[in-house]
Amino acid sequence: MRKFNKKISPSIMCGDWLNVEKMIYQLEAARADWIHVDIMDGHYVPNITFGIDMVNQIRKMVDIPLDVHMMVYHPEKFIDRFDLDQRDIITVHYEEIENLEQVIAHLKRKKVKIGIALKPETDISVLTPYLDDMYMVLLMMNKPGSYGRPMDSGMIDKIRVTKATIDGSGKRILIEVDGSVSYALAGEMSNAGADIFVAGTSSIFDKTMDLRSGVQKLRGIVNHIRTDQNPQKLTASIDKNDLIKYTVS
Ligand code: S6P
Ligand code: MG
Repeated sequence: MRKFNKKISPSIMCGDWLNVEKMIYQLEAARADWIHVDIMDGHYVPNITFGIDMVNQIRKMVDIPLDVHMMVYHPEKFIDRFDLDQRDIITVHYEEIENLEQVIAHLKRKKVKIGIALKPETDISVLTPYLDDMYMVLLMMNKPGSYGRPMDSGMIDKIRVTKATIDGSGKRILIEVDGSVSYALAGEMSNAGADIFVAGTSSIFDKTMDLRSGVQKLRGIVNHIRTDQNPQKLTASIDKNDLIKYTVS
């Protein structure tokens, strides 16, 4: 028996926007670990995606943790309007936030898990003052704002440096990779130290298979288990921390 420790977080902006409800239930049936929701304001990045009410509706539908990636200016304006709780993660970008300490304090009061995202060009060392409060670092593998872009050069090394920095600090902070997490690159990202894999058009939403098979395939790759060959042997159980654990026999 082997444990599946690494998590898959499908990015719903890469799916069928006209059938979001159906997609969410499909992802639940596919045993997605988290659901990644990209919030874009048309200013911080040129695109506009989902709003707060959409996130709150999804929260009512399923028990899966919501992995909310804020690509907006002044994220603090929106935090209190989310009906989220301690199982959920709100990730804000380091860049362009005027007072990150205040935003972190606000997220703590909200009692959600705290993520900080970095663009590809931002050095990991900027996180040092915030490590005590962080649950997760989100590393963008390419420019934020869209999907289907290639990975920027140097990103695998950045994951390695991030992993070494976190391990050296003695903290337990998860590393999420977002952008270009393809079946071809995910194993290398996993080996470099990534824990959470945002699944987009490069993998489960590439329309080559159904979402359940895509999630299983990606999960197998990042855990180095070929579950795509034995999907019927995948079983789920709830551990003492109320987290879903997957095992293959
Ligand atoms: C875009 C956003 C992402 C994308 C995802 C796309 O900046 O933060 O979450 O949805 O990265 O993935 P892919 O596989 O299409 O590159
Ligand atoms: Mg994202």
